[in-house]
Amino acid sequence: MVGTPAARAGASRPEHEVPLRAEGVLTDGGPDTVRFLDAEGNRLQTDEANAPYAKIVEDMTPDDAQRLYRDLVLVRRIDAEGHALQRQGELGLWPSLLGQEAAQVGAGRAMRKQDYAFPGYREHGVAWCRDVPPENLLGMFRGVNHGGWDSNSHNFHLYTIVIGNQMLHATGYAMGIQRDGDVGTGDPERDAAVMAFTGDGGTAQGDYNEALVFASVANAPLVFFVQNNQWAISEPNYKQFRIPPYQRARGFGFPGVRVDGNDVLAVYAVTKAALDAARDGQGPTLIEAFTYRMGAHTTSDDPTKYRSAAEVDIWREKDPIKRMRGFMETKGYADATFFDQIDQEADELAARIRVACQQMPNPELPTMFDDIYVEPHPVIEAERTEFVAYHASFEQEGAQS
Ligand SMILES: Cc1ncc(C[n+]2csc(CCOP(=O)(O)OP(=O)(O)O)c2C)c(N)n1
Ligand SMILES: [Mg+2]
Repeated sequence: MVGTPAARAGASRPEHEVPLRAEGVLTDGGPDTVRFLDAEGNRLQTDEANAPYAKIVEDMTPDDAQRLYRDLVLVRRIDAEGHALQRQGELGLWPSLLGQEAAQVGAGRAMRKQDYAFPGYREHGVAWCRDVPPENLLGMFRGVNHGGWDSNSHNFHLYTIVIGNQMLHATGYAMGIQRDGDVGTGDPERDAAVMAFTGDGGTAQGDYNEALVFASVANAPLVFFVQNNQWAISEPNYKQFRIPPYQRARGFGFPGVRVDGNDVLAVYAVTKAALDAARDGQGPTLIEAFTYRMGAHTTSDDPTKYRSAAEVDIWREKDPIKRMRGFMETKGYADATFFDQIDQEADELAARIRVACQQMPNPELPTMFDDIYVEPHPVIEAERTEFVAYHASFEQEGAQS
């Protein structure tokens, strides 16, 4: 019977483990999840899942905690401003990261300057950690700049909308780092690794799976960082995979770890360990940050059409900022003055980027032909000339009528 269709039909099929489910959604990630803080910010006991990372968290100082908290709050504020500006007609679109701040800040802050990140389109928190000015992000979604920033100035690639595509770019880049000999030298200033960000939906793409195969056989210095926010637009997890992403890594030939994506300490520790291993020449790791997209997919989406308010309420209780604040208050790592100052800084940042966005000039139209090739290109130049003449013809028509 083994292997016959009848046996296969009767065989039990794997299901996600189910400690806590809300209307079909697993909400705590199960026992493999690396977590240091509970929803209130209490430090959890050491267990099998978090033990390998405990030392990294114990070595963190109150100053480290304050810096992470500041990042979380400022990143949330940038996001809220992006959303508001879109609603006011200042931006074409905004994909909100609300709820995913800890996943992105924990990952972004674990990186070293020489590491390189390849984002999707929602990684505003990683952009912040790579010192990309938030104004540049807003400018891109306003449609007044082409991409937004110089990737190589920040070691942060341009946003990629084609789902999963950046996993291949990241893998190629990581293989290049290997060929430059910048892996496993033991020099902390030189050894480098790459982070590739995608979502749960991205794991179903061909590009993603091809990248994992290449990264594995090349033993590339790479960390695949999957933000499992439970939804790919309106498609829930169970329509994307039967085995969760962190377990699938093993099948590609490298370790996978599931981390509580709403616990910034856990994300930081897990990512740091994976990046250290990659820089050291130990090859790729896949991190699945188990989190939730609290807002709509983008400002063009209405999630009330496909998911329940009860599910969102469950995740609201796991808020990453509330959790970190609770931890810091319990530990005495910060007082009320600190939290007030951060809120004030967030207000000032929001006002600054709002005004900057509203005042952004439209670009000169011919600049859309800039930066297509490194060197001037005759076809592009001909197209630019034709385009300029075409536009000038409207002005002449206007002058005649
Ligand atoms: C190759 C490709 N197919 C389809 C789309 C349309 N699309 C845009 S976002 C998205 C869902 C992605 O979900 P996920 O990877 O979970 O990321 P999230 O938006 O949840 O952060 C899809 C299908 C696309 N951009 N690219
Ligand atoms: Mg998703």
